[in-house]
Amino acid sequence: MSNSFSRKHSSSPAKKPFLIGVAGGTASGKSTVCQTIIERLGQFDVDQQQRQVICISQDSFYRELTPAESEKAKLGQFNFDHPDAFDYHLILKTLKRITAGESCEIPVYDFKSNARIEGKQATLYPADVVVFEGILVFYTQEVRELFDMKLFVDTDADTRLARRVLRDITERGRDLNKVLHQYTTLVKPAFEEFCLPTKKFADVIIPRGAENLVAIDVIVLHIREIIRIRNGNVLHVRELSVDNGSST
Ligand code: UZR
Ligand code: MG
Repeated sequence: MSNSFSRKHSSSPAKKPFLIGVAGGTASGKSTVCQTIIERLGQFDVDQQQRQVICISQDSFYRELTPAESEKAKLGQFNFDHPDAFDYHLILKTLKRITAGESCEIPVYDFKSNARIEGKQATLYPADVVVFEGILVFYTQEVRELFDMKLFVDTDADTRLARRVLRDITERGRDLNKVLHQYTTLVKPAFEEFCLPTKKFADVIIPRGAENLVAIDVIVLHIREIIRIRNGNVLHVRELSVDNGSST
């Protein structure tokens, strides 16, 4: 499909981007929902610096662990699902720079070593729409209030556990016993205590996650409208419903 959104940053003044928060339990499909949104906006193949819609993950903001915590993490005993596992100072600092329309650098996290990759940073360029996804992005009021739109990906716990087991074993090099033990002792209780109660802050709840293309398309239409209005190219509603950005 044609990419109707490409533009040159150099000629555009810094605008406050539209900030979307995407929360949901582990392996609920948050990242996939975000990727699908970007794909259906025709932004997937666009060069990083030219993208008008970008996605960042709360995973990039896991804080540095002390040597003792790092040892616990290796044994699967550190609670990465607790709010204390994240660097909220860096999250706020980054989101504030993003909302000011500035470029910034964020850490790159490695799930295998449970740590930031030393000397490696990812650059975020200004964009019209910024999606920030993660299990606890609605946990603190300060961060929550920065979002213009809040989505919660609501997927059944057994579906999430099945996906989580596969992902931890194939992508994160873990063994089954440890994955299940960590899930029942840390991941599930923390989901119930810290993540699930934040569902009430969502503007839109997406049942079944990434497979819910109807919900995703409704959201995509809304984002397309925002981008076009911001670019001074207001489309009639009837035209928007025809041009739904589907790439297939
Ligand atoms: P998503 N996580 C790890 O497994 N290792 C780390 O080093 C850091 C985080 C897990 C974390 C959480 N829990 O459930 C999940 N543990 O990443 C969040 N244990 O990522 O939302 O993509 O599932
Ligand atoms: Mg994820």
